[in-house]
Amino acid sequence: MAFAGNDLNDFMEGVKKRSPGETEFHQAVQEVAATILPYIEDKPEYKTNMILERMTEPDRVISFRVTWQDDDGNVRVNRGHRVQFNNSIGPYKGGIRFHPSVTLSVLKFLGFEQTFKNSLTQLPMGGGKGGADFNPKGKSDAEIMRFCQAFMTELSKYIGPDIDVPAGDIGVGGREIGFMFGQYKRMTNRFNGVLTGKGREFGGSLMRPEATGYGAVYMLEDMLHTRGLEIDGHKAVISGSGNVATHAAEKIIHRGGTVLTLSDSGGFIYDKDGITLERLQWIKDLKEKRRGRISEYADEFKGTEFHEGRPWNVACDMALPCATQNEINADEAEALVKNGCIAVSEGANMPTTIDGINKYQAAKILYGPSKAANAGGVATSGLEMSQNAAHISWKEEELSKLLRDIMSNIHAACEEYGKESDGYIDYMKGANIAGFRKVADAMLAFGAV
Ligand code: NDP
Ligand code: 2IT
Repeated sequence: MAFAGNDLNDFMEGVKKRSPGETEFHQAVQEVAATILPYIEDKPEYKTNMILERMTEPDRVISFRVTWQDDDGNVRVNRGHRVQFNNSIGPYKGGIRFHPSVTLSVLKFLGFEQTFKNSLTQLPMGGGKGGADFNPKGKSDAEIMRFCQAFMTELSKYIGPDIDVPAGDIGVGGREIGFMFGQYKRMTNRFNGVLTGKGREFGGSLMRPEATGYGAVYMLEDMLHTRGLEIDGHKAVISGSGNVATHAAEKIIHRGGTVLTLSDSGGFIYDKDGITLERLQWIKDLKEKRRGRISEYADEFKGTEFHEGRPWNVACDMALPCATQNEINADEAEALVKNGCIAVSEGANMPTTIDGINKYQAAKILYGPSKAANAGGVATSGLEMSQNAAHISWKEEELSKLLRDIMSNIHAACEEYGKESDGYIDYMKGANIAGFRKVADAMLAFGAV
């Protein structure tokens, strides 16, 4: 990573002063600033107009109480937020996360990253993120419904198809989007594209459920191609067992790769022969229908193992972290490299710590950072918005082709801005600069606003 020395320290000091204690947000900004500060060094218009300073301050943050009742009639209280980060190139767009670890720092890092990611897709979407410190685990469907309705009752005041268009993220899938869309429609009497990731029956797009995981594998494939390699015949270690992880696993298998692991917050399963498509379907049912734990896989399938902890010490050729932020630290990144991993494609947002990224890049392995590698999901959300606005539905083949092309274009943009003199592609630098340029130029056009 290209560090900008004192400039970076001074810049980060300002960010930390304005947002004390927001460590995840600081991390995401530092990753970007370390590559953008050197890039704008000889571009005075960005510096005098304080573009990076403005891009690291959200347009607005909305925080609200969410009051709901559990099945026993107890009144429960959570905190909800929506961070409307930057709408320079389109309405705010980004997911909603329900997880006990949700804080303003987490949502600000996600909204900040989303701004660059959405710009990389080349579709007209700004950046935003929302969520609540609500734990969906162990809650009944009725409790989830009441929580979603209470959350949307407040959120509905701030969103709209031309204002801010939320979608899913950790803990928010098709079921939750359905409940939230139903409540939005009930409150506003409007049927429109205010959310993406909707069910097919009420305006959802084909390919949206698959898009993030498939997209991360397309990024991996394009990266491997720069070294004349294919996924076919190679072993993958994947974390998570939710939307992104299971679809990444599916596409790896389609491409002839072997998926050795999947995980959840309890630990990981190891299947030495590779998880088959049939077994993957069993996992999807376990997670979506029975809401079970990944450890049950080892009980169900003989010869497979469950281990506590994270899967990064399992030897592999390719790693796809698809669970959560900071799930690969420096030691784990080093273990991956030492055990022969040649490529990392990030399905989750910011899954590798800064020290971990430094390990990948020092070893010159292929590293596809989250804002590029997982952009296929929000890109397909953008396609859902277009279909909703035009009151039409596109066919699966059209959407699959659009997704594949968008991911190739993102890979090409990273290569254009990230290729170094020795031929190594710094995809992080490339993604940051390519994402920055469009948003920055729009901001320049608007003047001092
Ligand atoms: P899901 O809720 O469907 O799945 C999340 C998975 O990650 C579960 O297996 C969960 O395990 C695991 N997980 C979550 N938090 C932790 C934690 N703190 N420690 C260990 N494991 C954890 O979410 P998604 O698949 O949608 O999201 C996964 C990642 O991908 C997130 O980083 C998200 O921001 C990112 N992403 C998602 C997109 C989408 O379209 N959905 C688009 C782009 C990025 P458990 O069930 O035990 O909690
Ligand atoms: O992190 C992400 O890009 C998402 N959770 C998807 C956002 C979206 O609007 O589809």
